[in-house]
Amino acid sequence: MPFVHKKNIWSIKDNLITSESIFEKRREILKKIGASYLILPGSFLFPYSAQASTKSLYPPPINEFYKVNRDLTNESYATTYTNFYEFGSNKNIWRKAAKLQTKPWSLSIEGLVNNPLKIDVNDLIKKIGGIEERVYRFRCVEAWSMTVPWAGFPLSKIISLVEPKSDAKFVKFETFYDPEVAPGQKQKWYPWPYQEAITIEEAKTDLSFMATGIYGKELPNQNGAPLRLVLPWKYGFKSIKSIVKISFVNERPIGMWERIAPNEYGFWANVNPNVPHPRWSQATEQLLGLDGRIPTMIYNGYAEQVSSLYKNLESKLKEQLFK
Ligand SMILES: Nc1nc2c(c(=O)[nH]1)N[C@H]1C(S)=C(S)[C@@H](COP(=O)(O)O)O[C@H]1N2
Ligand SMILES: [Mo]
Repeated sequence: MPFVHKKNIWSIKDNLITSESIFEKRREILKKIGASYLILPGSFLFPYSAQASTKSLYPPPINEFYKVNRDLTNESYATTYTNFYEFGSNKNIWRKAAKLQTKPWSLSIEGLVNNPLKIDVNDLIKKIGGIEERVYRFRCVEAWSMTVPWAGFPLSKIISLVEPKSDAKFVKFETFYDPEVAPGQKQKWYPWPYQEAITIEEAKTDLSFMATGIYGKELPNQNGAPLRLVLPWKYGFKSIKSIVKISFVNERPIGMWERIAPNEYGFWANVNPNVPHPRWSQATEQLLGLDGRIPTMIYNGYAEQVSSLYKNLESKLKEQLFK
């Protein structure tokens, strides 16, 4: 993001790598006992009755439709080189985030909906019917990337639950605000709380995911526990963490980074290798744990699923869809 260069992957030492094969083995075992079934882009959820307590939600069944043809990023990279400005802008924030109390966690879903809801995240998971695992590419606007197995449920499940009214055009998300717990929020020049928004059409796309876990476990705080958004075709800053409020609104909200630096960060933020950031190229990316760079793909490799959302939109709106 504008101020700091996070995830200094070039300095990650090889000895940080822990055995990813343990994860792979567990996955193999799960497959053998038939814990993964069904290959569908749409909803695929484990019956909640089989997931009685929150603990037994993990590891969740795998949605085989969402696979990525490259190795998973090592878990220790994905969970320690994190961006979470509420806790500061250095690489030790993953330790500081431990202070965040995520149980219980009340989420408010409100605004232009028929059924507003104030609910604990675990009760929401229960209501929705459970969670699943999906492997997604993830691309930060700073040009580093990773490949991670998220656990959670499609955002569309929340939409069906609350039934937006016809004048609801955007879905807005807000992170908690608690400067006593999150020292970064004492820096008053940031427009806290962190907020982000997408269109209702984007929110309905099956790719839009609410994550509750990562690598077959509950989300560590630093990755946005207990509930965060994951939009793999957009730059990472859209994937807001530790959400306390979701509102359905009529007017387009302004995200935190868009408010700070509108010339560099916009509303759409779709990944595009051909549209450089004002200060650097977006043509390639540094995949965490890999030597050298790889080419960045349009919509981060998800064009087939999302490009129809943006047909003719650029000329119609006369604005950039890729920043
Ligand atoms: N609340 C909140 N959400 C956030 C951020 C943040 O600072 N605060 N950083 C964003 C950015 S810039 C990125 S790249 C991703 C990083 O997710 P990760 O740390 O799980 O890799 O989270 C996004 N969501
Ligand atoms: Mo980012």
